[in-house]
Amino acid sequence: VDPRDAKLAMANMYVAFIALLVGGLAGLLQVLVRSGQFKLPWGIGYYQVLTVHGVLLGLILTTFFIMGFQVAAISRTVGPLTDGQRKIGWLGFWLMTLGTVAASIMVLLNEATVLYTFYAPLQAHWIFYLGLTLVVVGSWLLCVPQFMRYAQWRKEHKGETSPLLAFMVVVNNLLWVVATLGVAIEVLFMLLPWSLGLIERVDVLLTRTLFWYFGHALVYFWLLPAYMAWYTIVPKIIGAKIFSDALARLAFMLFLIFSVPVGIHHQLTEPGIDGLWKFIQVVLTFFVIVPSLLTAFSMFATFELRGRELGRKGLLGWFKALPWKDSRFLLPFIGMVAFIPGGAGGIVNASHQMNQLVHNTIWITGHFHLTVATTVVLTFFGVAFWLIPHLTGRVLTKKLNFLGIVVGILWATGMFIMSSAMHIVGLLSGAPRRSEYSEYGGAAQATEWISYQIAQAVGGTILFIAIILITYLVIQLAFFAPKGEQDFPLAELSPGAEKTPAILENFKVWGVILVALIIFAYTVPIIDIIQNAPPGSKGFNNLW
Ligand code: HAS
Repeated sequence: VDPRDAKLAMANMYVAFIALLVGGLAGLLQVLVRSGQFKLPWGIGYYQVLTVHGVLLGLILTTFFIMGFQVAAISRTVGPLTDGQRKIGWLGFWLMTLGTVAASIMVLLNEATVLYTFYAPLQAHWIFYLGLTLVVVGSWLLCVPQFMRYAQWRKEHKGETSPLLAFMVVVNNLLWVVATLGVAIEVLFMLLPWSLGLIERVDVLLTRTLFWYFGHALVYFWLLPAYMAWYTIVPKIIGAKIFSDALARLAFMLFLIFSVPVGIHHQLTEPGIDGLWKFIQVVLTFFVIVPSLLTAFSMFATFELRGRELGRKGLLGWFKALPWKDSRFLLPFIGMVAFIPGGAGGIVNASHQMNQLVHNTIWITGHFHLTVATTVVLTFFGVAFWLIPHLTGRVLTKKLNFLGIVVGILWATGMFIMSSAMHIVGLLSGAPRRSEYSEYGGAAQATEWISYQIAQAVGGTILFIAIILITYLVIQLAFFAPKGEQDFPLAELSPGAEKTPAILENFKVWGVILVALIIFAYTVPIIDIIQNAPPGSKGFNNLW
């Protein structure tokens, strides 16, 4: 990576890991409060802490980490950014940082206790919404140089297949830009003017629908960088080659077209959206599972082929051939394993009837702690272990690698305890999510929940210890590890793989399908919502 691009990437990494530390501390406080054994001091509210946790970890850590990783990936694969492109990137970074600081201050002042989903009618201070807008606009600006550099490469290499990792970055950025349009409309035309007193009311259902138009694609914006590492980096670390370039590109294009028109599966219990459209979006949700199944197949194939190459025999012989002592491999691998129950849980959520059972229970919290907080986050940690020293001109020493393994084991243990407790008590006993500790007037059912809440506190405490360790590790890798050259591992294509069909790089064709699917899945539900809105709350109409 060009040293000037490395600086931009590192700037993003610093903010990401500060967000991890503060957001992680908020998480610890939450599980302690929910155990019933601890009260927050100085009048700090539970939901205030929950907002810090969700915003910093769900929105800030992820977006900054992804932007840093992607800038580095572009620079490594298609070449350094031009000075002009880099300037746009820096502008984006500073806007995002300014927005983060503004929104965080409002949350800390208890002026924006609206959780990371900021559902109306909960209302935040207008500075909170403005801060989030700056984060989104800043992220768009950070995408611009990545798009430009990729386009420049394609112009200079007419007829060639672009490097897989750069292609993946572009798909993820496209997904992000299309998805954030929903939340941008929600914030700019509804929540922001409402919080400023320019309009009296908003249509709650419309705000939620626009949020989830964005919100589900958001989870794939988190997931795809992890998949980038699984497809292009993990194979190199284990000494293998990329199993199939075409399969990887197909998986990414399927994510691009199916990630957005599925948001209503978060609203299956909401009145005001016709059952037919819920059904249609549930069907589309089952399509978005396919690229993850392709990925699972591809990963197993990569591991097995490598095992065979090393002479391992039998059904599971390959398992022993994997480099278990390499933290750059182990953490993403734990992430993959966690995604098996995490993804299965997602399929339960998406199944309309089963959703009635788990919606708004702490099962859902268990689901996303397996998916984003384990699969994605552990892969990001595994990437950070080589990317940070690569960017700062240092090396991952044996001792730091060992510490990385400890982080992985602690994370897996803490998350196993916490998320199992959440899944069990949510599914079998209906324990609610987003709720402070309460004995519910001594209700027998609520008494059942307490032991699981204590288990969550145990898991959460182990996770916080892991966060302290990773913070130490990141500081070491950025500032104190011995100087040297750390490799940016990037696998080559397997010689046996078939040539990638040109259609898989034809953004026009996939773009048209994407727009058509969005129009199909959302036009009628949105018209219905606007037509049936309660008087005086017709969303945009209020503005004009
Ligand atoms: Fe989800 C709610 C459905 C994936 C995150 N999800 C959430 C929320 C979050 C979230 C944050 O349909 C809560 C939002 C809120 O605050 O309300 N989710 C799905 C489905 C999938 C899915 C169908 N979710 C994710 C991912 C996330 C994420 C990924 C973050 C990164 N989710 C839902 C639904 C809801 C929901 C409903 C709303 C619920 C409600 O009522 O509120 C699918 O994409 C999952 C497909 C995945 C698989 C797994 C493939 C396995 C792989 C690993 C291979 C392993 C290897 C290792 C190779 C089918 C790729 C092998 C080694 C060995 C040794 C075995």
